[in-house]
Amino acid sequence: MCGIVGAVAQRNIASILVEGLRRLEYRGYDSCGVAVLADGALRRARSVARVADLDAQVRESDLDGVTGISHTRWATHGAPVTDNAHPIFSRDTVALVHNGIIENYESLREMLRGKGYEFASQTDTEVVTHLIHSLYRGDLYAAVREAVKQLHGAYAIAVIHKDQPHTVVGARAGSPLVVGLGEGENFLASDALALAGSTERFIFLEEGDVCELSLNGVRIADRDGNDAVREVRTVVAYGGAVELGPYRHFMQKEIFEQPRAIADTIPQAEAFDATLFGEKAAEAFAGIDSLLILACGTSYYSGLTAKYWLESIAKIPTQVEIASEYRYRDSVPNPKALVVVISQSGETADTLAALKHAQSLGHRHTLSICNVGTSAMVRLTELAFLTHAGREIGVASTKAFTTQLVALFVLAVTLGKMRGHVDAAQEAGYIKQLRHLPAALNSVLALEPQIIAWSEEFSRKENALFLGRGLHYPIALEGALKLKEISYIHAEAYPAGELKHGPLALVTEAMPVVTVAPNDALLEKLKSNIQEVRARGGQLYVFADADTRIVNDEGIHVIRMPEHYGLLSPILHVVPLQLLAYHTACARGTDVDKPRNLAKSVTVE
Ligand code: HGA
Repeated sequence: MCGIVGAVAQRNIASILVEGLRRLEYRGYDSCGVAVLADGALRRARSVARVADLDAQVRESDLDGVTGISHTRWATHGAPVTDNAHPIFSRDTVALVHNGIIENYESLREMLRGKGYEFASQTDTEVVTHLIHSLYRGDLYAAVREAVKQLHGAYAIAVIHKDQPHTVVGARAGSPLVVGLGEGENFLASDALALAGSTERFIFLEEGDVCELSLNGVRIADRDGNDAVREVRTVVAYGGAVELGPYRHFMQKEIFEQPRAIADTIPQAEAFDATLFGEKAAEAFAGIDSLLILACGTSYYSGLTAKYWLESIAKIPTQVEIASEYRYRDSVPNPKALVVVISQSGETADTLAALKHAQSLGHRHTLSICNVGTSAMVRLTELAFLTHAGREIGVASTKAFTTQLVALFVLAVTLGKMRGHVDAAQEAGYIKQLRHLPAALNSVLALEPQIIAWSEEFSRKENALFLGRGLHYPIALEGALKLKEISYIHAEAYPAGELKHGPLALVTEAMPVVTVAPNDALLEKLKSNIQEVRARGGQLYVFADADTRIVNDEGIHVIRMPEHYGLLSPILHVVPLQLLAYHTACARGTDVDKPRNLAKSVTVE
């Protein structure tokens, strides 16, 4: 969420600052802005439209400079209006951009008002700007180090001062920030992607770090104020990953990338063993008696699906919990539980906090399932399995979800084998099925024209129910979430057996009921649930495996899936639900890749 870019160079950096924002825009798009130092003064452009509009402003006003910062915002405090857009100024002297939330901003604001500071925005961010201004004694690096001692909450910031024309200072705690190293120029960003093309050498700042970028070097102080030396890593962040290609939206592109993403995520090994999860995994897995999965949103649904696999394949008790709940409740820690955290970005604030909470309670064994190898989450866990979805730009997650499912399935088979519940023949069967998945997915993607026909009808609805059973109940949840997120149609998912306990009261002609109907052990039960809906006049839209013998009938619309795919069926069944949400949103004319009020990589609490 929010994108930060900063640069100090000997050339005009306005285009680097704006191009960086363009690449990060999917992280937050309530407003954007840029500030540069030119001839001893701060100049700024801000927009509540998209980065393209900011770019035009920058060009028209010839805003250029050798030192500057920029930001794309996902508002937490204060409406998405120009006054609240970053960079935020203090007395035309200090300019600052911020990602995160300053929890003690109210008391700081009172203190700063007492010192005569006037507030021009409703943001929590503005207190940081004035605080740094109030502490400045000719050294911005020192002022920021003093200021952060007074901040509670999460932040990544980048700051410039009009009297230090070749300095950018950054700080992070709880939100990511990287330093990009150049020749005679240096950069700062909330994600290395923003700097693709400018540098490939990065320092990933650690919690509590404050850094000072000048033309010829970078200084870093750790959370205790001591000089710190951090590892320089080479990361080839490919800016081209954010190109749309022939697709209409990134979400569509990412749905269609799933066969490739899944093929890249499936381990090449002929047999699965613990080392797939890290060097210490064999030892860690040998000592566990259960799993505790912590995640948010779509990743939480991948965890819910995995519970079915882990308990049936590996026979290991598995608890799945929403990270933002777990972190604040009293739980009973079991040091023998493996804590599995799942996040696309590896920077999800609630999941990171839940992980740290679990570690503070004595959980020793932790595993990340993550799409970003350099993320805070991967660095914090003992073990990691990286998905290879590639960068996901659409706010509504698709390929990250299905690759997480692949990772979790591999985990279930690996643990099942170690615990003596999967023999060599079964393992070979699972691996064969996994390898065939990309081809099976292609045949599901070929159903798109039929789904487009349904989406026309869905686009005129305001509510929808999603039903699934067993392993496919989390898939129904994910389908409902997708529809909510991008089409703004209210959707709820239920395990089909729950209908009669309440939601059946909602069923009328106006309520489409999407049903996930695999040919599994619960099929006959599900067929009864379908009849219960039909008897009340409900309209059913059923994704039925070819071998279910569910056919089109009055009030029952069927799209025929391939034959049942066994335990991996959820990975196939979620894809038509993604397409249904996508095309319904297109038919309603929403901004599919940037749905209202949301943003990618939820780095605030
Ligand atoms: N709290 C600040 C920054 C918001 C943010 O980090 N979003 O991801 C604001 O509301 O401007």
